[in-house]
Amino acid sequence: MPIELIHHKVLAGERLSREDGIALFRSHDLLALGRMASHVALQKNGNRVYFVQNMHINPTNICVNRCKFCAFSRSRGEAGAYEMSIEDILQKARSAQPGVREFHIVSGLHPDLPFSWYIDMLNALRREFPHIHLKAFTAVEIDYLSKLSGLSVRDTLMKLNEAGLGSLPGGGAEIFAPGVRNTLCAEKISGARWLEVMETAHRIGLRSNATMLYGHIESIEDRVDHLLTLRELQDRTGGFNAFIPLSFHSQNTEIKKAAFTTGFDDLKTLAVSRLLLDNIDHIKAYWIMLGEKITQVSLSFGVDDIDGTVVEERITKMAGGTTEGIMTKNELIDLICTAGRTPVERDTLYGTVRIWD
Ligand code: V47
Repeated sequence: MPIELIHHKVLAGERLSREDGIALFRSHDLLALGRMASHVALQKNGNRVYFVQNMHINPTNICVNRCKFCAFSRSRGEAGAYEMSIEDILQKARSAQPGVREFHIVSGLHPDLPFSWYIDMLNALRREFPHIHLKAFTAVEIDYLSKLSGLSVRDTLMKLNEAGLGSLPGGGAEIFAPGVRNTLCAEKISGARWLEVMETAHRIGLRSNATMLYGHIESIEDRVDHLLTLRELQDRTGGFNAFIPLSFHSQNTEIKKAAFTTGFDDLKTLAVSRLLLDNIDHIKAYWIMLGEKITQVSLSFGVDDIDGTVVEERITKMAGGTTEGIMTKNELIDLICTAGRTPVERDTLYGTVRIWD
């Protein structure tokens, strides 16, 4: 399918097909992709670009799974393994700048902690920080917690929600294609199970994000199928707030790659995501992985969200990430303004906190 014909479909607001998605990924006309994706982003979000004041907390890197793409996880007793107590987590949360509205909490699948520990952690955070949204546990963790609790996924989510869980981050999706997933992370739940957990969360009113890990051993077809599978679930639940493509960082992992993903591929992936995911409102550029410069340019490639202040993220750092790991609110605003866009500080669920006209 020639790009010009796809451009007509985009302008007419028509849904793009699998073949269109493959043609877009195969195209080298990056600026055409940017123009199309910008058209869609403008229609959905106007000139606005969102950010949130947030803090990432990773309570432990001890994990019963050993995914080959992950440089963060450790086995118990291995050098570099760590676990935080609930008091450590509170201590860390207390260091958050005033204005932080979201704690993004994800961990390894710890072999020993009981389900009650997770409930206690949420309760403790909610008690001390009632105004801060707890976006916690990937679908992979939720599946694991339901095994720990002996409850269904639905009841596990309900209990976590009662204890303060506000929404789910989008991690753990990786790539749904079974063959590739099996090579990357054989012990991890299947793509179908990841989707099932998300569907259950959406059905009880919890919103979530979605991700895709790209730039490892997947094909273009795998990427397109991943995006279309998310689109199909979103048609049924409407529960995804944002989609975040995650560029693979290979350092200290078992997947050997000579280099990071290219800026060209990063921008193309963001643009094609914007074009295929016509039913997800927000496309997020995660600056921790992309770097500040590509993140800013991505605002002309369909992106309307740049995540947030983040503060001390470990997963990317361990895999060779080169960004500092923290951007101040003013730096985020500056990045958006100097691209000619309007910064909007948001809460986790995209409620507007302040517009910086
Ligand atoms: O689940 C792990 C991925 C995820 C590597 O929902 C890696 O708002 C690249 O999900 N190279 C964690 N990626 C990050 C994540 C996220 C980030 C920002 C915002 C949100 C959100 C979610 O990172 C993991 C895994 O899929 N990951 N190792 C690696 N070497």
